[in-house]
Order: sequence, then structure tokens, then C-alpha cells
Amino acid sequence: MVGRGGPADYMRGMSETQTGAPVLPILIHPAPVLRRTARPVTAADAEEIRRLVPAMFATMYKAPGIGLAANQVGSLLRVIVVDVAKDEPAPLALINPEIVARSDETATQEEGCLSLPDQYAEVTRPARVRLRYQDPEGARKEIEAEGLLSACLQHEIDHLNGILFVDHLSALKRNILLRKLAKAQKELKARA
Ligand code: K1U
Ligand code: ZN
Repeated sequence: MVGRGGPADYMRGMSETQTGAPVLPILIHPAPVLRRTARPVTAADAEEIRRLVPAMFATMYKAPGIGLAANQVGSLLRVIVVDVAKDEPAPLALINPEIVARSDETATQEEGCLSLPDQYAEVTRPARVRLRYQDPEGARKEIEAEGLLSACLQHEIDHLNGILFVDHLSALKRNILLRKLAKAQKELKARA
């Protein structure tokens, strides 16, 4: 059950001027907020959610990426957006997402992260997950996912708990990848 519709349906490929939603700066490792645990969204956050969700979609589509967690744009609310579709947009905004069931079977998928630019590695996770969440209007929903959507949802929920995909790798692989990232970021800054 993958929900369609909502405020981001029209956003893929559109500029900030066209959508009215700002593209936010994406925080790069080792930004401390990427290691913080996000807090549950409550009714008191409704106004902030109305602003944040369209901005997260605009930011994800512009990157481009297939997912984004609120920590990555500096917000500590439990909000993620995903769209793994190749052709027609299939945007999904999940508020307070919770994994309520995981398959014993695992699957290995190459993952990247907008907060660790140009770094990729194979990550093994449960192949299928069932999630409970609220949509941006506060309606309770459930979704079952497999394949890339399953990996992406698990990756984004990890972000809300301060976990990065490199934490699923061996210490050796993680250190190699993080050193490569630090070197690339240093070179970028030197050129700026
Ligand atoms: O959370 C993030 O940093 C977004 C990340 C999500 C993700 C990718 C792969 C597996 C699991 C989770 C990305 O979107 S990285 C960029 C990316 O994968 C991509 C970009 C353009 C086209 C297709 C994919
Ligand atoms: Zn990520």
C-alpha cells in the first residue's frame, strides 16, 4: 500500500519559484544534528509540519535523492519523505514512522546518503518491513515495503535515531569511507 497524492505530487522537476517551497541546505557528516534522536511530532507542531514537508520534498527532488529525514535539514522532528519511483512521482511523507514488523529474511542493497555525498556501500537489512505512521494531515496509516522502498524507509528511520548507513558496515569499511568523505570535503572547501 503506497500512498499517492498530497502536496508534493507536482514537485519533481519544478524549481523553488514554481513550487513556493524552499530548497533547504543539506547537512553533511559530521554535523552533530545527524547524530541526534528526533522527537515525536505532536498536534502543536502542525504549523511547522505544513512548512517543513513541502520544503523537504523540494530539497529531496533537487538533490536529487529518493529519501530525506528531517535531521538532514536541521529539524529534530520525526518526519521523513521518500519517493523511489522511476517514472511518475510517488511521494510519501511519513510523520512519526515506526517499524512494527521486520522479515527474518535479509536483503542487500547499495546505499548512498545525501549527508555523505558520493559515498556508497552495500548494506544488509531486513528484506521487508511494516510501518505505522501518520500522514501530514494526521491520519493514521500503515505501509508494507520491500526492495528499494524498504531499504530507503529503514535508512530514513535510522536518520531519525541518529544512525547513518555507515554504522551498518564493519569498522574498517566505515573508516575508509569516512576518511574518503573528509578528504573530499576538505578539497571542496579549499577550492571554494
Ligand atoms: O537519506 C538520504 O540521505 C537519501 C538517500 C536515500 C537512500 C538511497 C539509497 C538506499 C537507501 C536510501 C539518497 O537518496 S542517496 C541518492 C540516491 O540514492 C539517488 C539519487 C538519484 C537517483 C537515484 C538514487
Ligand atoms: Zn541518508
